[in-house]
Order: sequence, then C-alpha cells, then structure tokens
Amino acid sequence: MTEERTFVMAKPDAVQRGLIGEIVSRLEDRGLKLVGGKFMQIDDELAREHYAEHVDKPFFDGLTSFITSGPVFAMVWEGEDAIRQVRQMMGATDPAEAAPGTIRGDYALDLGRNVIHGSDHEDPGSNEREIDLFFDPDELIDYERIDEGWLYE
Ligand code: DAT
Ligand code: MG
Repeated sequence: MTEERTFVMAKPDAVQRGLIGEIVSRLEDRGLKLVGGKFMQIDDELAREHYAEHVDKPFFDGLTSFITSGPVFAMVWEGEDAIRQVRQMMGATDPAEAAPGTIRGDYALDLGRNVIHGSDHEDPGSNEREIDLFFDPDELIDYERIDEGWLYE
C-alpha cells in the first residue's frame, strides 16, 4: 500500500458559500483520513509562494487576490493514492469541464471560483512542498481511523 499525504484547501468561495462541511464530508466518506486542518487567512507572501508556478501567467494577480480575499480551510489528507484520488474527486480545473459528481462539477461554474485546491499528482513533490508551506510538522497527527481494517484489504 502506498500511503500518501496531500494538501487540500477549501478556497475563500467555498468558505463563503458554506461548503467546508461538504468538502470534508466527501473526503471522509471516501475513506481518506484527515491528519491536519487549519482555518486561516492567506497573506500575499504565502499566496505568491503557494502559486509560484503560475507567477508568469496573466491570471496570477487575480488568483492571488482571490485566494487572500477571505478565510480558507487548509487540510492534509492521507490515504492510498491520496494525491490522485483527491484530484479525481475535485474534477477538472475549469468547473465548466468538470464532470458531474466531482466537487467542482457539482459546486462551481467559473474557472476563477473553483472552490477547492488539491496538490497536483502530475507535479511530484508538490504535496510535500505545499504541506510544509502551510503546516508545522507538529500540526499533523498520526492516528488510526477505526475503519481502516475495512477500507484496505
Ligand atoms: P488546479 O487548481 O486544478 O491545480 P492550476 O494549478 O492550473 O489548476 O491553476 C491554479 C488555479 O488558478 C486554478 O484552480 C484556477 C486558476 N486558473 C488556472 N488557469 C486559469 C486561467 N486560464 N484563467 C484564470 N484562472 C485560472
Ligand atoms: Mg495546480
């Protein structure tokens, strides 16, 4: 079993629209394990670092001002193949292309307001980088979910 940790964030639009619970619930129901969570407001420096790969894109300033515009709920989730599985549950970056049943496909319409962030499985190491950026090691908790014996063979 290849257990992984991935960084997930309910973006400011999700917080304002009361979708934190829905997002947490979907990941919990799937069997993923919450190992860290932080309700916080991102400052400009953290926003620029988190989205550094997009610094040269035309949407960068809009993206950083959006992500700093209100509180977010930052999380770390653990499980088998967690990075890719969360990306599948999120759906396509552009909610207009996201399949129904995915979080973006069910709760968003606009590319710039797509409710959730998750580490990119096509960018190896981005999960560790993002987790380190948002969490101190002692904010992540190792524990067993009582249903783990029923989630994994
Ligand atoms: P993802 O969030 O699916 O990993 P990404 O890393 O390519 O997507 O982009 C980060 C965020 O930037 C994305 O969630 C929404 C925004 N974004 C991406 N492409 C955009 C574009 N062409 N115009 C406006 N915003 C965009
Ligand atoms: Mg990305």
